[in-house]
Amino acid sequence: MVQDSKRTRPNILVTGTPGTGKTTTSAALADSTQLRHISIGDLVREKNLHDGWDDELECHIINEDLVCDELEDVMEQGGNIVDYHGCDFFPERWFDRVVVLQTDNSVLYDRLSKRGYTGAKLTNNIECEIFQVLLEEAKESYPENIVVALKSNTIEDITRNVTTLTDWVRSWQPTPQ
Ligand code: DAT
Repeated sequence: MVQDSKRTRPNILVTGTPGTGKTTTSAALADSTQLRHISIGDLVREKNLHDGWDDELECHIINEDLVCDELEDVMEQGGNIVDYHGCDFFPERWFDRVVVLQTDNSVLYDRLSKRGYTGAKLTNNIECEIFQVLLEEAKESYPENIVVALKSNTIEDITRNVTTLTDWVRSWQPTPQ
């Protein structure tokens, strides 16, 4: 068991390809559970936890060590929802639940196009979803029994996912030492 004994509230990682609804789901879940929503993308921008800008992918080159150092104390306390389109560089012991959001390709294509994604950025992300890259990464990085894949095609999916996860948070108990 890799759970940290000091936590009185769980830590949840919400991951998935960009556009699958991580931000929307995490914000709604934070609202209903009073857990703290930490968007890694926002954190990286606000605190400059990056090594510059990737021109081809049009995003910051995240400095994973700086991000982990920045979050260590808050993760140790527990009660966090971390939202990021990657999951293999966080310490395994941080999370009690790893949620992988999944969206059908045609739906995701429309969402990302609407967001202004084109060219390599658009096709890379669609391929990422087709090949279930984040689900594989999550399964390789965390115990299989804490990883859940949830569909995120519609608003109803979001509502159902938030309800399911809220129930899980309410019934979560720290492992007795
Ligand atoms: P992410 O944080 O994974 O990049 P987001 O929460 O910013 O995704 O959502 C991207 C856009 O798609 C945003 O306009 C909200 C919409 N969206 C996300 N999930 C959805 C869902 N399950 N049903 C309908 N719209 C959704």
